[in-house]
Amino acid sequence: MTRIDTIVAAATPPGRGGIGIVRISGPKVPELAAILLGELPKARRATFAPFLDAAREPIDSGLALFFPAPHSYTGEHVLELHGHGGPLVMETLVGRALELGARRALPGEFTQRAFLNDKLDLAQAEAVADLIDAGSRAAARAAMRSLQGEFSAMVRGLTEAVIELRTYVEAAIDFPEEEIDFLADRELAARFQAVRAHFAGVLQSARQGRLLREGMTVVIAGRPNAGKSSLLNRLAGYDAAIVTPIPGTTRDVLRERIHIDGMPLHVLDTAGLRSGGDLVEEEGIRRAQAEMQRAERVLFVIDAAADPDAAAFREERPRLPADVPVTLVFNKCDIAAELAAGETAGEPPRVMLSALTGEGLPALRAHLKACMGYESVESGAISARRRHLEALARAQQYTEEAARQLTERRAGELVAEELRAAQQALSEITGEFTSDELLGRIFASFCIGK
Ligand SMILES: Nc1nc2c(ncn2[C@@H]2O[C@H](COP(=O)(O)OP(=O)(O)OP(=O)(O)O)[C@@H](O)[C@H]2O)c(=O)[nH]1
Ligand SMILES: [Mg+2]
Repeated sequence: MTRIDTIVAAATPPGRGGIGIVRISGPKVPELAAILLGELPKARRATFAPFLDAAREPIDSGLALFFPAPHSYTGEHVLELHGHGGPLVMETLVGRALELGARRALPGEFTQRAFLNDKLDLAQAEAVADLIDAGSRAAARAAMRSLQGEFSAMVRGLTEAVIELRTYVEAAIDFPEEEIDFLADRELAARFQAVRAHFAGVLQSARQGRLLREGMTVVIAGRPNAGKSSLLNRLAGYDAAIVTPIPGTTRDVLRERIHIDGMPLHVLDTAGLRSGGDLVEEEGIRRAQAEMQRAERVLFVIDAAADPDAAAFREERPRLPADVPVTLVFNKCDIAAELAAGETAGEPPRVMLSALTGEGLPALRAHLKACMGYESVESGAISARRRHLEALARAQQYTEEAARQLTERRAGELVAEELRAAQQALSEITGEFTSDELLGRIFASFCIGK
């Protein structure tokens, strides 16, 4: 496949609608438009015209819009035909464009061309898909910010900081007689520290952005009978899990995908944590622990009536993953004396509720929304993907390695080499340095016509 093909696809979803749009992009557009419309419309001017078939009979009539290269979405000549939105009309128009030498566009190919023609960088191109797929206002707004280049600018800022650091180190290498002193310089250590902080900031935004897009994974854990499955059922809105008064009811991991105000959330119910169970239960607990390792948050459920001081949490804490944040859920507040439903801040934050009556559930939902960064959307959340986080994490590791080479070995060449690798990892995010295979994978996940 070459870039000089002319491609065509319906840009509006299949089905019936008031208007349907067919989009054509590529070098053949002017010639094709002249035949299909009788004449080439004026640039960027909505022109009412018949859309003609091979016998010069109108297939449909509507608005034609011609965007000459490079001032178009793809950066190529683009023609949009706004016809009546029926599946037959759309398919006939696409068929006509195929007759005239276009070929069907692959998923995401219009946006891929926009990327290849420097209309968008890769993070922005991904934001286009994120905006289309957004399930909440918050996610849409975050995608829009990324589309406008805010995330790219953050990554570029970070890349520049890394480059500056590298240049500084390379300058030292050029003067071997002073290199050692230079590398021991406090100034250099301070610069490393600044880059570290910069990484932390961007990673924090990207993590939040990924949660908005892909949803947060929350594992419900706690002692048997604390009410974990009851809580899952409450959140899911139906009886997803078996609930009984017998401790050790749940053994397998149960997964539910829910939405809170449009924000996706993956909730996992797990076997109660205790020792002395049978083989099946032990396996269930092992799985519970494995899921907690992968989670973005653990909801540790306490039976507030039986264990008002949350002793269970203190006992289990050493076995919980150290880097996954926890929320303590005091359940059964309907039968626990002097416990009012609601949230209290602190470390870990606490939510009092009753999975039985539903009291306190709004507080838990609000809390989970806040954890996903719902509130920070106003203050500038961006949308990000797992791919971005991985690249950021890799770049961060290289930078840490560079810092280690500096302090432990004072090896300027190695420091510079690690920083170069960090810079390269960062450039994968915006797509300055990306394999064709990765590009193929990214755009293949788009819808056709975008
Ligand atoms: N009063 C009261 N009872 C509750 C509440 N939540 C759960 N229960 C009861 O507690 C018992 C255990 O509930 P489950 O949801 O099965 O508890 P679990 O933590 O999933 O238990 P395991 O699967 O055995 O680990 C059941 O009899 C529930 O009806 C609550 O908020 N208030
Ligand atoms: Mg259960």
